[in-house]
Amino acid sequence: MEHPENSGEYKGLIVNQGIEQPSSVSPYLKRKPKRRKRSVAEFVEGIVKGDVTVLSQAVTLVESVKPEHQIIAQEVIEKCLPYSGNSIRIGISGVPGAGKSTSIDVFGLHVLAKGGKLAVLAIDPSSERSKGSILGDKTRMEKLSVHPKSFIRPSPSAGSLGGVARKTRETIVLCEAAGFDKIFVETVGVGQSETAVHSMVDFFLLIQLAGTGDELQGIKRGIMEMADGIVINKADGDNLDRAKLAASQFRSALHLFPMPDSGWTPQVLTYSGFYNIGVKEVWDMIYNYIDFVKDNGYFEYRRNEQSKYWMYESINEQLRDSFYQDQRIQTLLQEKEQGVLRGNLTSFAAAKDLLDVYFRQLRQ
Ligand SMILES: Nc1nc2c(ncn2[C@@H]2O[C@H](COP(=O)(O)OP(=O)(O)OP(=O)(O)O)[C@@H](O)[C@H]2O)c(=O)[nH]1
Ligand SMILES: [Mg+2]
Repeated sequence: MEHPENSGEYKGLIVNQGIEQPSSVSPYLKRKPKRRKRSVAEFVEGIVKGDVTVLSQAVTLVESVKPEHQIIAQEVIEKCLPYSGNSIRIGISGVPGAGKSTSIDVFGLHVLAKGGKLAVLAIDPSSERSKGSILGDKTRMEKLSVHPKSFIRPSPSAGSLGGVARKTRETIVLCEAAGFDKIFVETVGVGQSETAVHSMVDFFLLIQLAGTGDELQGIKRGIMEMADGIVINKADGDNLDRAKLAASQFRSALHLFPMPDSGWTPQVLTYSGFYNIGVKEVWDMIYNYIDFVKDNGYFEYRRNEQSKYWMYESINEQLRDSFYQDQRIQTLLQEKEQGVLRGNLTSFAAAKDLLDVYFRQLRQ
């Protein structure tokens, strides 16, 4: 076809008819055939064999919000359950910049030197941040990310903290069934996500930094109380003395806490993830703890408590979702909220009215 601009009719100052645009996809690129959907049995077989591609696909189903994916995911998890549980699960928490990614890289290599396989998972409820940290982690977990015995999976991004945490817990089951005998669960130490991680690990490691002022400022008592071990990172160069000082401050603060149920006194150590100083000592402490609680029965007890906790969490989550997704409730919520704001209705009466509507509907 002749180009329209060469025609005598063409005038530069008026809108002329354009030419047909070529497809933005190269015709030479053959479309990839759609992958055949795996059955539940195929997923389970692949996972139990330790096939990481199948494992990744199963984790994607766990993370999916589509109901049809969730149905398959739940069946796969259930069938994997008998193969799970044979691992040590370590929670690693610290404020942004504490050195979690750098440390996980050296910690990972340290534990893998003894053999076995390591899965690194994360709980990060703010999806925006996790997008950034995937990039950061690729460079900061330089050695681990290419290690043949490691599986690194960033946090499921969408949803509430409870939802994200549940998916991570389910992913632990799949990883264990695939033969991963060490699981790290990373979280940013800025709030409630620690509680979620604490509820799914055997050992909770809190990474701290030596600051300038009072070291203990800004750390919630609850988070310190959850820690089975506190480690002060970046104990290198000029920072060494300050790190040691911070460690002694943490030690004396911990003395004021009651003895944890595990019977284990949380320890405080200094190390440098970047320069690989003191990493062995951190891991000796963790292995000592595991031996200690396996001996006194607390290991088993804590896992049972966690299973119970997750059962109730699941109930709460599903009840809440069912309530808020209910059509009638959605229309009534605004109205009741206005009533409360205007002072026509107490908060309790509004809640009761809404719950009555919801439960009456269920009975119909
Ligand atoms: N001097 C020193 N610097 C370190 C050490 N560990 C980490 N860093 C530096 O601290 C910065 C933050 O480290 P990351 O490992 O990315 O920290 P993070 O906790 O994963 O941070 P977020 O992913 O943002 O939450 C980087 O510039 C690291 O190079 C250490 O042991 N010593
Ligand atoms: Mg990081």
